[in-house]
Amino acid sequence: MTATKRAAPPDRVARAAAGPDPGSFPADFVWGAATASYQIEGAVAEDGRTPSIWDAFAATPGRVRGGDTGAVACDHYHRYAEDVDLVAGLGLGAYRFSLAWPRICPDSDGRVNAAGLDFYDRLVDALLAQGVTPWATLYHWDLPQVLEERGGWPSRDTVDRFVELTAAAHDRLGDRVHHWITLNEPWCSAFLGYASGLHAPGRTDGDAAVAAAHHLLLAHGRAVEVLRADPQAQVGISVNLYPVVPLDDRPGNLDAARRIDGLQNRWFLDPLLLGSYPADVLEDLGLSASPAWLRDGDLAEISRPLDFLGINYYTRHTVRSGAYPGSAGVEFLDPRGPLAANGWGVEPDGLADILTRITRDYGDVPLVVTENGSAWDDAVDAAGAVEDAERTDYLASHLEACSRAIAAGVPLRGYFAWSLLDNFEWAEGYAVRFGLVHVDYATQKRTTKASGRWYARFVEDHRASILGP
Ligand code: IFM
Repeated sequence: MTATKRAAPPDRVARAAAGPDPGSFPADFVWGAATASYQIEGAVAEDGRTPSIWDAFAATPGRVRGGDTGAVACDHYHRYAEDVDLVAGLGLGAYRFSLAWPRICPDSDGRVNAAGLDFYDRLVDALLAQGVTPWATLYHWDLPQVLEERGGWPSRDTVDRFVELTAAAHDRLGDRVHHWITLNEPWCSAFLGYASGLHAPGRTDGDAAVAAAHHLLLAHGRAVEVLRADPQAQVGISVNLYPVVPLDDRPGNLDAARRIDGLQNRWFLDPLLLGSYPADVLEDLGLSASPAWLRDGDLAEISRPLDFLGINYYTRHTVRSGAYPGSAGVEFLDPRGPLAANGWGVEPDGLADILTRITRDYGDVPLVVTENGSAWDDAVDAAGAVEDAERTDYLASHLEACSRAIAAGVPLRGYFAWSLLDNFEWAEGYAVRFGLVHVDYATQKRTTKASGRWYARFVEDHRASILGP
């Protein structure tokens, strides 16, 4: 996802966050925080790792704000033990991280790089030693550049290479990792990567983007099959969803909302959970019911049953019929309420809406919020603290939304805050901070923010509500 920096509006007023009753979450609810490999690891040329599409993209002038790259990031590759201590110190039961494909299958030629897997071995052992359950994401956007040069996600061959990655990762880690997320936000990989070009690899070809989306989903389905051989594996996928609100009831605006909801939400939910692509979106895209990239049996593979569906939620959007070039006749309106520092609206009701909508429209697949968070202009003050009341408020209001969804019958099983650490925010570089923990990029000093301490207290209160006085 990309962000636009804006001036802080006057209604960005910090208030003490109360949050929901911790006891309103089920006893076995999973509390965690999430990160992704390229955003935190650094060490891009160590132990046999080859460049990913994000190394190549970030090295291209003008692609990433300030010319930032992930070359060092949070230096997590070397400081993982300290970061695991931070997770444990927050009292979190789970940590979601992703595996860097170019560390594990650097040349995508069938060879597995043991040294690259060694890093995740160490990380997983460190987590388990502290009682933290590892949740591993197989793909969070760092495709090996060598694969992009062979066609990238628009090429069906990339699906087979992803199966190799999945098998290699599971062979090494499957005795200790039991929670697997195949892909993170395939919409971003496909449409930001291949249509708008705002993300790596930076292509602008709508047809390639639609083919990429299909191959990502197929790669997911095939990875599910590989992981299913392990009876202990809990398998899901993380999709980025948001409610799309029409400006008003005029037919053009209702249709604009339908189109965006179709492309953003249903284009992924329908094949994953219903085994079909939405007919109206196929029509919007000018595609027949059997596009060239769709082969017999693909949808059955894509819709293999999931143990959970991961939802990444940040904000919701209001749209109206418009005529901007490239907008598919749809205009996104500026959010009206409070804005985070990157210009995204703070819309907690949108989270409750999307959770209840999935349960209503797709049945009772267990849900996990695998990302939720907000960016603010955090700084370490003279006392050495980061007083990020706005992030605390965001967390509290979104947990409240989760609590309401649970009360309404949504089978929500867990929540992962995005992110554990400030990190490389893709095309926004290091200018946008999402962490519960502040990172001083010059010194790599970590400082747990007030929001991190609030979240830790909330999780502790939840534990106490189960155990009783
Ligand atoms: O930082 C990203 C993450 O990598 C994917 N989901 C959205 C986050 C905030 O933009």
